[in-house]
Amino acid sequence: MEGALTARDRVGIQDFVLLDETTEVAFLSNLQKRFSKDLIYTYIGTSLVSINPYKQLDIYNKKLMELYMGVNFFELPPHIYALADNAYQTMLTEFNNHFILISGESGAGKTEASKKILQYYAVSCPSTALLNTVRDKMLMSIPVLEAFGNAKTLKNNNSSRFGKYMDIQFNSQGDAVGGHILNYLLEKSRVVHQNHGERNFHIFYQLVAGAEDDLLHQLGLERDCQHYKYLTQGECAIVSSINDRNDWKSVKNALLTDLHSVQHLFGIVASVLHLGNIQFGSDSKARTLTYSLIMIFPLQLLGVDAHSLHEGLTFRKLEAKNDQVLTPFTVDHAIYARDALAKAIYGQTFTWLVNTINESMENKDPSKKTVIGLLDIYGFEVFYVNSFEQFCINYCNEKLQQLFIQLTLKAEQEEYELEDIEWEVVQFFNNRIICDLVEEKHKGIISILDEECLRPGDATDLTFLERLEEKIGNHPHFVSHKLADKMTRKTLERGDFRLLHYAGEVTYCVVGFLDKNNDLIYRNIKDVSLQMNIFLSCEARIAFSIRRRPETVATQFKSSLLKLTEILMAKEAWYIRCLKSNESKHPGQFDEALIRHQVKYLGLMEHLRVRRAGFAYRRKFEVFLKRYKPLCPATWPHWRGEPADGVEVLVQHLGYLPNEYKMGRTKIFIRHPRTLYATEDAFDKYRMYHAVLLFCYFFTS
Ligand code: AD9
Ligand code: MG
Repeated sequence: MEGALTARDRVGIQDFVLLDETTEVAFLSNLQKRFSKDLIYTYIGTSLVSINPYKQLDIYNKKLMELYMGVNFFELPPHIYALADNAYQTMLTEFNNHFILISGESGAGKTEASKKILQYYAVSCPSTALLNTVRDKMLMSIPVLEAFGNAKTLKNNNSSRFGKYMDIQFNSQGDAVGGHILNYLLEKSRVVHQNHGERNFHIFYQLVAGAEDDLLHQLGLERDCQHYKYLTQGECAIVSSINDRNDWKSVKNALLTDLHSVQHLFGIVASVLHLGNIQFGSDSKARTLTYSLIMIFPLQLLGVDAHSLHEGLTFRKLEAKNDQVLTPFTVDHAIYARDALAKAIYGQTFTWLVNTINESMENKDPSKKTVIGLLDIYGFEVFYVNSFEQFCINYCNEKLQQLFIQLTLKAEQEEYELEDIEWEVVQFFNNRIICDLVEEKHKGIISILDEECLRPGDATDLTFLERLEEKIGNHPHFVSHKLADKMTRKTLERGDFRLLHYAGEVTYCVVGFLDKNNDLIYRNIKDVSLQMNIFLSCEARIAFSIRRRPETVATQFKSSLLKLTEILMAKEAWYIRCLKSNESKHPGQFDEALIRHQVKYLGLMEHLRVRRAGFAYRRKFEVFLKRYKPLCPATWPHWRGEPADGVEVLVQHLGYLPNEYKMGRTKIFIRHPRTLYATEDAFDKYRMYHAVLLFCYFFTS
């Protein structure tokens, strides 16, 4: 006993559910104890809490993967492999769909976690030569999508600037037979603008630093990031912890499947850099574009003709009836057109990449399949200046938190009520109110923004702010700059509004909201984009050539999140809650205040209380009885009475203690997984015994 206590004191408890008391102090103390011993994983029941160590730990390797394969969840120390394996085993036995929701703020370790899970499935699933290709494609998609979709921000040197949901598809034998990626709202504005201390997408730096001399020459590039306007605004092109040359090699290797497309792809990336260096004459009209050598490379690489590009960048084309009128741009307009073209090219290229990866991972096995979905999306972020991008990212995190609440805190408690299980309600903050504030039809911020975007005439970012103040000025989670002094005593600039998010308050600067939400590009720039050959999918081509106004960016994003929620709600959920240990990315540093804040807003204490007071497993009486009835002579081979009575007889026979389970109206609730595991073990022994009997019977007859 004393030994056990010492171990508990030394390394903490591996499941928060087993803590003596459910206070925040006890929670943090356990977390810190474990963190100081490099134990970064702790359970809350079957959910995993992970804390970023900011150092490489020797806990991810093939040997450990093999150790965790097929082992009951609580038999080994907490690990991300255990969660991945448990989801996989449950999928196989119950033949249903699952998803793993990885959440936490920017830099907390979500992308690293999703990579570990993918690597685990790549090693643990049975494989054949055909399946190896699917598996390899999945693994290879990681460096490629990171190169094109991640960037250094002030929060994270490898920050995901797009959302990713990946379905891994399995056949009934548990082989990974396919994969599919859905991507969400890439932060395209980064292509043309980076804040101080941040970089553009990794691929640009990798190309400039790593490409062979020949390739650079063909692309007309210099081996120096300082040469390119799109790479130098953040003044940190070189980052000590990032090795662009090495990363270039992995990305190139991962891409080297179809050489022609790869050459073209690098051409597109290079052309964006060339575009960024195009300057326009300093007189009031942009006609005097510096039409020099700089233009030659974008023309060649993009495969567009000189006239269209020149016209697209310096004139506005208006179409009236059957006539076209060309009006010269001002310099500002020309810069806008150039940047819009660069963003459009990059955005389309990213979509093309995701589509190409999807084609290569397509499920070739027509038999019935089940899936495990992995969700890795940009985490909640607060910068000194927050714009439209942070608004979308933080809204997305509100939606994920809402999903978590719906599926755990709310649904769980409602189920106990429905099943007449005695229950003391656990209170929690429901962020539904903030989701509504952002997304509600007609009244929400997105609707108000869309209205301003569509309003002809004098709509500006500031009139949008005025509309917000008129329509939602009194909302408890909205603070207008007029009210800021009175309410929070923290002043807001004239162009700012503040939202009180579930994870903390964020001040948004409205500058650019209308433009970014419209994401309009001039007609003739669209025409230039259409000339680019392989990178436009058929649908994109149609969408691009349609003259009617497309949906705004925020509305598209809202719809895609709604669809995502529907996809996820139809599956069984597993949670990884990632915590950031400190802001300065220091190995082993435990910043208690920062961590306490995350524990609070992620609702971990509420999650723990619901879990602790509740039941880890529940099964419909019929399902439970059907599986385990061979373990009891009274229920085998048939139970003639009510299923509930059969279950009662069965668990009595198995020796369940009264406090280990409860009978609901339609389900049996089992308090601790250990009880179910013991039953599963008995079931395994029974099956083994019968297999041996059957074998002997055939062998002797
Ligand atoms: V963001 O919302 O995309 O900005 P993430 O994805 O939550 O963010 P990420 O996984 O990229 O964060 O982790 C940030 C950095 O923390 C990584 O680049 C690693 O340097 C570090 N990290 C995260 N998890 C681990 C880990 N399990 N072991 C070691 C880690 N280092
Ligand atoms: Mg990430």
